[in-house]
Parts: sequence; structure tokens; C-alpha cells
Amino acid sequence: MDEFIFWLALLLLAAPLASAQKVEEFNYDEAKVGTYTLPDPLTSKDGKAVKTKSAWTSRRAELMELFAANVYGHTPKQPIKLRFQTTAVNESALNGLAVRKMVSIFFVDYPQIPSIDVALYLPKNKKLVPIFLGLNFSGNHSATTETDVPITTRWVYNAIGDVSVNNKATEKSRGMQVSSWQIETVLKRGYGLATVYYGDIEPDHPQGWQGHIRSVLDSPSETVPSASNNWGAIGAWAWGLSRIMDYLQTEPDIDPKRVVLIGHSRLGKAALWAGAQDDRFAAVISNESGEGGAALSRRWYGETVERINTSFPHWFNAQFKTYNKRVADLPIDQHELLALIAPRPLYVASAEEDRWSDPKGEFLGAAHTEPVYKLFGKTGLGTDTFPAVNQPIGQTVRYHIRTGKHDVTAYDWEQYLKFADELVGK
Ligand code: GTR
Repeated sequence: MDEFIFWLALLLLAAPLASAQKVEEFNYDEAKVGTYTLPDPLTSKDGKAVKTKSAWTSRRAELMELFAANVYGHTPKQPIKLRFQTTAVNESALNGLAVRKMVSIFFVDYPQIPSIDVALYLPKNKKLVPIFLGLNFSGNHSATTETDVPITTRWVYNAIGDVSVNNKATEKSRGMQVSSWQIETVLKRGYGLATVYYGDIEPDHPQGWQGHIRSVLDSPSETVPSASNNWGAIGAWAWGLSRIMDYLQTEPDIDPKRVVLIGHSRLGKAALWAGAQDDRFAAVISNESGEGGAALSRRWYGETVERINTSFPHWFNAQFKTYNKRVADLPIDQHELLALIAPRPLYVASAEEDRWSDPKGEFLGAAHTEPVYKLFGKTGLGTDTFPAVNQPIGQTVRYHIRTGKHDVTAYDWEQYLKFADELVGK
């Protein structure tokens, strides 16, 4: 995608919020990170050591509740009636490489809630394929240059330049994220790919919940009142990923046991929370998910809990904001979110120039899942040593830090495809 335009737009959006605060310092000096004590994923709240898989089942439920209560909010559990409608099929998409289906997911009991529109690419003449699923930032049309993919009509960020005007995407944004999706490469390797514009589920601004799913589904047990209900936008995006999974399970040419979830940045946070809650996802990839994603909250480096809650007040629940100035009091840290993916394969990736996401904190998040993978007889990362750039490491849990900036690149996809080949199966 044109990262520059996107970032400028975000900067403009976040600037007034940030300047309303007292000037906050952001640390990029490893020597100043300080010391911290991480909660142990294998010690339950009552202090008992978790030594067996069955003890982990209870501890896992405890952790899930702690993340819901303190970070993302509770995801409503009530079943929701969905209707899947195929709106277009191209039997010869991507110059004959793929079948492309456009499918809309409607909410039968809530006709006022907009549909979630899936762009699904499947390799031609293949049965029961594994598939990658990921939300995109700018509309399905931004992931491809194909002119028969409609430009999203939903709310989008106003960007610098004319890729969007008055919060509507323009034709100029077609294909602007092609390099982040690598659809042809993925298809040629025998995988399908499904992508959805995240704004279909909830537009990314503080009032975005209005008219979307958070305005109609209630949160069951949160006590903190808030106009937008208690789960945040990340919770809504994660919920949406599970609804897309509901649909993917009905597609006869997709192997529902081999759906790999991928997410970048804020959508990496959503992918991790979705993967933690929904074990139908066979594996999860967090690309530079940073604060509130794979990076340890207790490390003072790059983005902070206070900053993320100030710039993006709608992402997390109200309780998370109470930790702005006391991260050490959080009853969890993000390595425990990653551990909720175990024993499934997990990939955490960073970029050298993306210091805002705290690459080392992302690596440590992944490294500290090790005892949980061990409980399942698996090796996770298998090392505590931070690797050199462009040197992927690990086994069931993998990690790399590549050269370059905050983005998803061909290099990243190459590692994810290898990971999927080895751990999910072609
Ligand atoms: C930033 C935010 C990060 C990350 C990023 C993105 O502004 O501070 O946590 O989510 O946006 O989504 O690209």
C-alpha cells in the first residue's frame, strides 16, 4: 500500500488527541527500557503451578477472561443468524490463475447492519485448499489491480492525495496494497486467499460502532458503562473474522481445518485476539502488531499503553485505560495472549525500522510462550536469542525481523508460505 499516504492520514487523525495530552516521551533506547516482572502463563490466579494439559485448560479460560476484562472487552457469545450471498464470480481471475468469488455476509436479524464483503481467491481446479484469511486497510479493490473488483463504498480514512475524498475511496486507490497481499504468489503456491475491508465490520474511528455490530450485540459481563458497549473495535474486528470463518466453512473447495489467519499492525492485534478466541483458525500470523498485539506492554519502548489508548480510544475497553499510568499492574501481558494460540503454529514478525512496534518486545512476547508449547510437547521458538535481521528462527512458533519499514512485503510472505507449507500443510 502507499504507506506514506496512510500514515500521514493517521498522523493527522491522531495529532490533536496526542497534543491534548501532556508531551509524552517515547523511548527508543534499549538501555532505558528498565526492569519489569512478567506474569507467568503457567501460574494460575490462586498461585498454583500449571503442569498438565488439563490444568492448562482452566488456566487458559482464566487468561481469556483476564484479556476480555482488562484489554479487549468481552465478545458477545450469542449466536447470530448469517446469510451468505455470492454477488459475483470470475472463473478466470488473475489471468486464469484463480476463481474469484465475491460473497456478502448479511445479518438476518439486523438488516440495518452493513454486510461483510469477502473477496475470495481460489486456485483453479484444486479441491480442499488451505487458505490465508486477512482483513485489509483500504478496501478489497486495494489488494488487486483487477478492474472488476468494486471500489468499496464504505467509510475510509481521508488520505493525503486523491486516493480518498470525503471518506470515500476513489479509483486511485485500486491496487495500492498489491505488494502487501502478493495474491498471485500465494495462489501459485497452492493456497487460497480471502480478504475483507476491516471497515465493513466497523469503521476505524471513535463513532464507528454506531450502525455497526457493537450497536446491536451486548457485552455480557462488563460493568464499566460506555456508549459503545464494552468491547472495543479490535474486539469487533476479531468477531468479524470469526463470522468470515463461519462462511469459509461452507465453501466446499476450502479445507476448513487449514485456515491461516494473518494480520498487519492494528489488524495483527485483531488477528491475535481472534485466533486466541476461535481455535478453528489453524495458525496465526502477527505482522508487526506491536502494542496491544505481540509486543510486551511492560517494556517501555516505542508505543505505550497510554499512547495507544489516547490515540485510539475506541480500540480497547474502558478498563484498559485505567492501566495507562500503571502497566505493571496489568494482570496479564501480551506473551500470554500469544500463548492462547498454543499448541497451534504462530508466526510473529517485526521490521527493523518499525521501532514504534518494539521489535524486541514482539520477539520476547513470542519467546515467553515457550513453556506453554512445551506443555504440549512442542518446541515454540526454541531460543531466547534475538536473531539478526532477515534470519527467521523457531519451530512451532516462528519469528523474524526483516530490514525495512512498517509494512507487509514479499519477503514476509515468503516466510509465511514456508511456515504454512511446513506446519499447516499444502
Ligand atoms: C499506529 C498505531 C499502532 C499500529 C499502527 C497501524 O498508529 O499506533 O499501534 O496499530 O497504527 O495499524 O498501522
